[in-house]
Amino acid sequence: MAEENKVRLHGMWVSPFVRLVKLALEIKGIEYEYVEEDLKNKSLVLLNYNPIHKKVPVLVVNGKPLVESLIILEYIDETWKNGPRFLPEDPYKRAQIRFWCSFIHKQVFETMMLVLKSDGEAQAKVSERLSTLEEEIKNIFPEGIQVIDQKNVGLLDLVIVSTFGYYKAQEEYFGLKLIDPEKTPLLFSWLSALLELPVVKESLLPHEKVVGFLKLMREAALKSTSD
Ligand SMILES: N[C@@H](CCC(=O)N[C@@H](CS)C(=O)NCC(=O)O)C(=O)O
Repeated sequence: MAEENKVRLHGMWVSPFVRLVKLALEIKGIEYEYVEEDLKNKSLVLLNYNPIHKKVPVLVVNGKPLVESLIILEYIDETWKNGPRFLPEDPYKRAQIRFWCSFIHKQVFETMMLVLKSDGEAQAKVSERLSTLEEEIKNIFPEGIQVIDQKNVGLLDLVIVSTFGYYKAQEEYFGLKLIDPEKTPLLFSWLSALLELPVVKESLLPHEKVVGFLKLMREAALKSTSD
């Protein structure tokens, strides 16, 4: 492979945004090199590739950097047309999918991060937003959750599984119910089906490792609040 055709992903092992990009590359069968970044001591390469946000993931294709996971996913989908198409053809459906992916990243995940600081208000907000998502799932799957396999997986599936794939570790560590089979049964069965996909199963990190990471995150979050 010529140097300029190489695909490289700069990431961090437990990041849901990086996991999203990894899953997309693996499902499309794209060969790539992975570079683990130390986010406490960001490399000059990362700062150079993503000077605005200074975050991972960064995907470097033909020497050109792409940032922001949802933008990267659309780029992958438009560039490698093999395998499943992550976004539907219909412009209205595409717009809806983009809306819900952004809702999950901005409204749900970012609030989940506030729960790290033992913020009770944030916990209530997360539950409320998951209920909103649950209501929307009834529109997405009017006839119940469809059979999902690696050949028809879409952007929203990948965002759901990369954001909530470790919900059991989050529930255990924070002592709260996130994906509740009683309160959000559709989300629960959708996520459970996605967690059975071979590409997802193979990429799952050990539960204890994720719990250990959450512990460190919480300590750091609480320290930054008290400083
Ligand atoms: N909106 C961004 C979020 C990326 C993000 O928050 N990445 C985190 C890791 S999970 C990061 O790089 N944090 C470093 C920092 O905030 O300094 C995306 O979708 O790619």
